[in-house]
This record gives sequence, structure tokens and C-alpha cells, in this order.
Amino acid sequence: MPEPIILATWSFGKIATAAGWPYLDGPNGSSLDAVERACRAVESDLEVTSVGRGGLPDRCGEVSLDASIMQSPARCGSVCYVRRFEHPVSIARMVMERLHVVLLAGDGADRFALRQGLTPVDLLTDNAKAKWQEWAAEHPDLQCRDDASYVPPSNHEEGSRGDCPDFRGGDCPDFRASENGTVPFTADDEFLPHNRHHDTVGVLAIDSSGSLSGACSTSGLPFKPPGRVGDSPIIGHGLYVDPRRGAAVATGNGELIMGVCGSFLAVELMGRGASPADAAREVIERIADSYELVAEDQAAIIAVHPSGRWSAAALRPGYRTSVRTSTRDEMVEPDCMLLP
Ligand code: SD4
Repeated sequence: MPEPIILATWSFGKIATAAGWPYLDGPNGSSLDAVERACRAVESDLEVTSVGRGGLPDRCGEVSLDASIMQSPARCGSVCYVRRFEHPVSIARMVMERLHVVLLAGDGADRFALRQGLTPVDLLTDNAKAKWQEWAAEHPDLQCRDDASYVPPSNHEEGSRGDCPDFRGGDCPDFRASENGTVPFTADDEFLPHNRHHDTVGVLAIDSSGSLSGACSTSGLPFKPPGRVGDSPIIGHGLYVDPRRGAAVATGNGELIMGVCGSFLAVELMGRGASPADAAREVIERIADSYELVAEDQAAIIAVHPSGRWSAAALRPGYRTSVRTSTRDEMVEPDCMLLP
């Protein structure tokens, strides 16, 4: 059996892995409980402005949340456009465990959550409202308009090389010393303030029985057009888990990930024999090949094989994976960063 492991996207993934690990550790550990708890912790962190309560709203000032959870093609659930509940990942789990459908959207998802006994909350915090008002003042023509003239920025969490004195990345071939031979990110947490933009929290875990689970949760792109839903709640795009082939979770600009079915692609490649490093890199290369990218674009993916071998790849520097095992608790640079 592989050693239990929990992996999460971005530096706020440390919040997630810390919350999930106690549910994973030990003979009764459950990867499903671990990934749900991991996402819930970030959903409740009001400092995080891209997940859960405290997430930045759409251009009309309304927060909507997306999440998914998965153990196998036959066992998955998701919700999108949740507007009244703090923990979309738990609603997604309820969809998986209590319904014969995969995805609930909008009012239907909110009403389902209410019927399950969850308590509605106001998702728009004062901080998020203030940021939206600032944005609206800067973009008076765009506030609450549906046209395509404004492209929502992808969240850029951890800056660039210039922000990071310990940056040791490079092009894929030079940087990838070995799978999982990633360079630990050594900057202090203060260096990566949690109030800067973050993206989706995506979590993958394997427990001591070898069971693989994944989950992700997001408030989507900041100031998105109303109604916009990204990759995170769509099975195969933001998240995919197949116990025989592996699991993958994506983060970044959802539109880039959706066009290549990013998470499914990574798992499918592993199922056909690719290593996690090659699978993750190929997804990012496929994105780069398929889109006319702009400087703002970022996408990253974590791929884990059922054996526990794993890797992450990103379009650009700035993305890190949080990893926790019985012997490790750290953030690591991706094995592949395709662009400077
Ligand atoms: C989305 N991938 O909705 C998610 C969230 C994200 O930068 O990563 N935002 O596109």
C-alpha cells in the first residue's frame, strides 16, 4: 500500500493539508474525509479571496461558489453557482452520496443544501465588497455587464521570479531533476501573504488503504460575468479521479483547462503509461499549444498515480503545491514550468 499523502494547490494549500491530514493519518484514515476537510478549511478562511466565504464576487457584486469531489467515475458529485452556503465541497459530497445525479447548479443546489439542513450565510464579506466597489469604480463601463469586452483576470497568487528570492525554476527539461525531486520552497509564510490572490483549492489524497480521493473548491474568477462557471465543478476538467489510473486536479484560468479537459487528460495519460510528471507536463503543453496565451494566463495541475508517485506542472512560475506525508510538510515548486 502507498504511504498516505495529501497534496493541495497553492501556498494556502498548507491550510488545506493541515486540516486534512488528521483525517488521513492512521489505519482508519479516509481520503474522502481528508479532501473534504481540507477544502472546508480554506472555504472558511476569510483571508482567502478566491474560495468559499470571503471570495471575490462577480461584476454585479454577487459571490457564487463551485466545488466538486470524486473517488471514481461512478462516484462523484459537484455543485456550481452556490450563492447561499459556505461549504460547496460538502454539498458536492451530499450530491455524490445522496442523489443519483452528478451536478446541481444555482438555486437548485442552494435549495438542496437547505433541505439537507445546512445553514445559509451571506457569502459577501465587507472586505470582498470593498474590493468589488474598488473594481467597479475603476471599470464603470463594465460593472454588471455581460459583454465580452472585459476579460476577468486570473488570480495570480504568489507572484513571479522577482517576488521570490528562492526561485530556482527554469524551463522544463532543465528544472525537472526527477519526479518528486522538486525543490522545496523555502520562503517564509509571511513572504506569501494569504490576502493576495489565490486560485482554486484543489486537493488529492491517498489513505492507508490505498483509496484515492480528490476535491476542489473556488469562487471562480474575480469579477467574472454573472453566470460564468469554470472548470472546478465540471468532472474531468477541474478534477478527475480513477482508482486504477490516478487522479488530477487543476487550478488557474478555468477557460484554458476546460478546452483540453485538463484533469481527465492527465489521468488518461497516466492510464496509458505516462508518469505523473509527463502527464502533468503534457496537459500544460496542450494548453500552450491550443490557446493564444496572454501574460496574465496561468494554469497548473497536480497528477498523482495510484502508487503515490505524483508531480505538478504549471504554465508559469508562481504556482506551488503543498504536500504532507508522515515525513514531509512543505510547499514545492512544480516539476515543470513551461513559460518564463
Ligand atoms: C475557475 N479555476 O473558475 C477556477 C478558479 C481559478 O483563478 O482558478 N481562478 O476558473
